[in-house]
Amino acid sequence: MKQQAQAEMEANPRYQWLGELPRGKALRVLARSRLHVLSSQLEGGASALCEAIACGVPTLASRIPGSVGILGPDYPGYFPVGDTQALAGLLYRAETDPEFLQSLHAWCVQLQPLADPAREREAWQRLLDEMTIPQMAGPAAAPSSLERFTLVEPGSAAAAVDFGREVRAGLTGRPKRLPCRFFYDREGSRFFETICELPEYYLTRAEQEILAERAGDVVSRFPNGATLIELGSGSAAKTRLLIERFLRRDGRLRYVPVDISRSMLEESTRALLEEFAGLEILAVAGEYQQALAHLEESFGGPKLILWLGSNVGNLDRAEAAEFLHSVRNRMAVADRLLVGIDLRKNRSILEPAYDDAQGVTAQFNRNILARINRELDGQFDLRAFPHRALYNEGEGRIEMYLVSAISQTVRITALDLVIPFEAGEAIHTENSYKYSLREIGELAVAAGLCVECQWLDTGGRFSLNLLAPGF
Ligand code: AVI
Repeated sequence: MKQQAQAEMEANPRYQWLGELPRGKALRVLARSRLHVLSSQLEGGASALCEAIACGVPTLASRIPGSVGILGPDYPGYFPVGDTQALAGLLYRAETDPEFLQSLHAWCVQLQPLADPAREREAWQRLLDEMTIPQMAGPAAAPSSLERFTLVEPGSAAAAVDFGREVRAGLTGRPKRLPCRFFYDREGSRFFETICELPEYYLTRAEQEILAERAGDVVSRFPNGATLIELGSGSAAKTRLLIERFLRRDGRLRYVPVDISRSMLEESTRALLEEFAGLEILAVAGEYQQALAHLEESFGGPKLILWLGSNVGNLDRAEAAEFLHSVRNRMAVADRLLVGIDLRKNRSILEPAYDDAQGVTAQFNRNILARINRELDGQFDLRAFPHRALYNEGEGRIEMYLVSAISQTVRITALDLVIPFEAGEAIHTENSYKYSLREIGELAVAAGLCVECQWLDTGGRFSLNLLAPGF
């Protein structure tokens, strides 16, 4: 290979063979480069790819699973493994088409948080923490917390790209908007936990009241060996009521919590495993769509699928019906879906619940801008974007906004974007739909489900609905 390289160098003035270089020197060459090629035929190039991403140098990569796992399936700089002609074509394009090179560059810059040393240190710390979960007290043969715990995280690299892409689309569109699923990084999830305890945010307490009353009733509908699956599990505080009931009766339970926030998932599951020796957890760090695959998994008994906290309200009505329909399509006859849904009510109760006196919801809302600052090198001045929450009675939904207090421009460096704002211009960040009992029935029918039981809290503010597949 060395001889071939030297021959090429003599014949081709644009080709330079540097031979084997020490790591530091190789990195300096890489950092000065305009483009990097990873022509691996098998796995093994991930570290080179990550170094290139860390240096902000775009890559042309052979389409091997290892690279697709990092760059995502839609990255525009792939060529088929071993296809020299296709690689030559891409090299030529990168040299002659500045827009193409820029698109590769922008894509790789968005991935930089993945190669951030601080994040890597954090990931190591998490792994070490997981491995040092204290052993359960009890008989020597009992499996440890660690043995009872599995975590899967489908598509985390794709999620990093997704954030940048959605921020670009949302802030360059009109009206400006940002999807509320991006509220829930580590900070956002903590703000949300605090919201759940606020005096004005009645939803959590109302649902807790119903569950405390009805957990036994729900569990009695399932035979021994059921699996509990929870969409958007968060701190899993309310779920404990059901877990305790199942364990008291059966001694063992499999629990599959799904949450977008990996840190919240790890925290809550660790606490549960330490507390309950009979619990086995398969945790899924991802979005609802990624959870669907696990609904299809056969765990050898019926499933109780939880979707609590009125999370359904953050989808618009048609999306909610569509998502529930896709859940229903994965349910067997004996499976059930337990959905917590907030009810329509007077704005004098609703608006304070989303604009509390302590300003926690305002911080929660603004955290999405703080997240852009942290992850995409944005320059939002959070003080210049007050929080607003309004009840739109016709639509039956709370609408949350961040409103630009002044005329200003905001730079987002990693996206190479400057966003202009007029004074008073709003970014729409969240809808939280409320339902009447009739609308709940209609939602169930649209999703191919039927309401088997429905319970309300004593204040009649919140509903818990046990849904069965309508065959
Ligand atoms: C998570 N979700 C159901 C909450 C809600 O009530 O819509 C999110 C939230 N937004 C502001 N406060 C709470």
